[in-house]
Amino acid sequence: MLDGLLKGKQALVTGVANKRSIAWAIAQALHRAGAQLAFTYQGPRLEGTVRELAASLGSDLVLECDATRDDDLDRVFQRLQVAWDGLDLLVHSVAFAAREDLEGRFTDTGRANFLMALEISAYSLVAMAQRAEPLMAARGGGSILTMTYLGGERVVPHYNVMGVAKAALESSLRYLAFELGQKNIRVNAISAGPVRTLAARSIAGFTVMEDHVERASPLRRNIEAADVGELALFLLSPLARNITADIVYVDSGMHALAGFPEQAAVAR
Ligand code: NAD
Ligand code: 0WE
Repeated sequence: MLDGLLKGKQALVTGVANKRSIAWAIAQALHRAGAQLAFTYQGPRLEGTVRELAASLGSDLVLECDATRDDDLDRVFQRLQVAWDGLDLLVHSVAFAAREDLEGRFTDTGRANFLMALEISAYSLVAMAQRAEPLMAARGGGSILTMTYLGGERVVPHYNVMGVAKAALESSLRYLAFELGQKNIRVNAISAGPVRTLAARSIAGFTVMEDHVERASPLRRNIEAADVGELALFLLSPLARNITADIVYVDSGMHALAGFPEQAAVAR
């Protein structure tokens, strides 16, 4: 049924680090729907992996882009303008905070680490959207998608400065959606439950969180990256043509819970 949903559409996917990345699950879903893909990778260390993954989906448009570097960002969107003469879809799936800040107390966050987390995890969406705007406008519109987490709205222990960065990301998306809407460019986010990716795997207590989702969530199970891929396909496609400035959850219903002790109880 979804075959050909994105036929003829051209998409830039950022944030692939390896085959477990949420961005990779999104890329696969877009490819299956017929989209043509380009990729960015963070630095030389990831180039080989991302080129190989891209090639498996028939893509050789693979560009380096450190989200903190304006010259990288400029070059990526210039290259897309030359290669494609425009852009339809943009996937923003980039985040970073210093590891020590995801382990200690939020109260102890230093200035430089705070600014770095917000620059990479929130400002990068604005930096990409402003460069995508003219390319998408040339197509009569477009769709931008970013990735967020419940810890941006409510306190999740240890998410700390990443929670503050996600709050900034979510607010940014609404302001972008307001302004870019007049060019028929939509901007949305997916708020995903815990997925065991490279960024997540190394987090202390991640297993405890997965166990909690399994016992306490309405659906009593964890989500998979492929679940995010399928929601991304919907939000980026014409099926979502009048959805913008929105944040949609794929989290087995965790966001509905208030967090009372009974909600964590086993086998109700
Ligand atoms: P991942 O490690 O596979 O992806 C994170 C990506 O960010 C990597 O590709 C990395 O190269 C990139 N990145 C970091 N710093 C960068 C920089 N300076 N410039 C360019 N790229 C940079 O992990 P993931 O879990 O797939 O994360 C993708 C997105 O999903 C993030 O925004 C994350 O916050 C969000 N998210 C993850 C989960 C989860 O549980 N895994 C849940 C909800 C939301
Ligand atoms: O957004 C994220 C993780 C993003 C992330 C992960 C790392 C680990 C490696 C950002 N920066 C770094 N820096 C590193 O050095 N998630 C939504 C996954 C996640 O991370 C958590 C979570 C969940 C869920 C951290 C604490 C508590 C819960």
